[in-house]
Amino acid sequence: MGPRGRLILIEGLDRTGKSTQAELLACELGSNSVLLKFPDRTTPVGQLIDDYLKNRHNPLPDQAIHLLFSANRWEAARRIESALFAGKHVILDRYVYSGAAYSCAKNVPGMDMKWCLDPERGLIKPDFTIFFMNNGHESEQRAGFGDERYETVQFQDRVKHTFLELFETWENASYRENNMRFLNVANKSITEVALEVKQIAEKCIRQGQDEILRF
Ligand code: Z5A
Ligand code: MG
Repeated sequence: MGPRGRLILIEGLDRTGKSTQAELLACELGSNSVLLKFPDRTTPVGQLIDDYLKNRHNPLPDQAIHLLFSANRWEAARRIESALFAGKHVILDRYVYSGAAYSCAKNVPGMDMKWCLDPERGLIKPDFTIFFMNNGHESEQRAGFGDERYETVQFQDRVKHTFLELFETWENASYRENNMRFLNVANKSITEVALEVKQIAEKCIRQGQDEILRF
C-alpha cells in the first residue's frame, strides 16, 4: 500500500476566498485529490442547513442547527478516511473550527466552546490547516456578503474573536506551531494567494505523516 493522502483544510473569516482557493488547490493536485465543502448542502442534512442559512426566520433552535452542522461532517467522515487511505489528498473548505466558532459566537447560554466542540470529538483532524485572515471589513465588499443569516459586520467581528480564542485556548500549541498557518490575504490577488497555498500544501505533502490525527 502506498502512502496515505493528506487532509488539508482551508478555514478562515467570511468571504476571504476560501472556496476559490480550495477549488484552485484541488485543480492543482488534479485527480489525486478530492474537494469537500462544508456545509455540504447536497445531503439531506445539508438541505436543512441550507434552508436555515437562507431563511432568517427559520425557528430551528441554536443547539439543533449546531448539531446538524456537526452531523453534516460525520456524514462525510468515512468518505474522507477511505480517500486518505486510497492515497488521495482531501481538501476541505471549512470544517470543525467554523462549526465551533460560529455557534459559540452566538453567546447562547450553555453553548460554550466545550459544548460546541464535543460533537466533533473523533472526527479526523487535518494534517494541515491554513487560516485566511484579512484586515477589518474587506469581506463585506465582496460579492454575496449579506445574503445569508450570519453575514452581518457585527456578528463577523464576534466570529473573528471566537476563532482566535478557539485556536489560542482550545487548540494545542504543537498543532498550532507545526500544523497551522495563519495567512493574511488582505490586498492579495487570487493568483498570489493561490501560489502561497500551493507552496504550503506541497510542503505538507512532502513531509508526510502516517498517523491519522483526530479531534
Ligand atoms: N457555518 C457554521 O455556522 N457552522 C459550520 O459548521 C460550518 C459553517 C461549516 C455558510 O458557509 C455559513 O455556514 C457561514 C459559516 C457557517 N456563515 N457565514 N458567514 P459557506 O462556507 O457556505 O459560506 P459561503 O457563502 O461560501 O461564504 P464564504 O465561505 O465565507 O466565502 P469564501 O469561500 O471565503 O469566499 P469565495 O466564495 O471564495 O469568494 C468570495 C468572493 O470574493 C468571490 O466573488 C470571489 O471571486 C472573490 N475573491 C476571492 N478571492 C479574492 C481575492 N484574493 N481578491 C479579490 N476577490 C476575491
Ligand atoms: Mg466559501
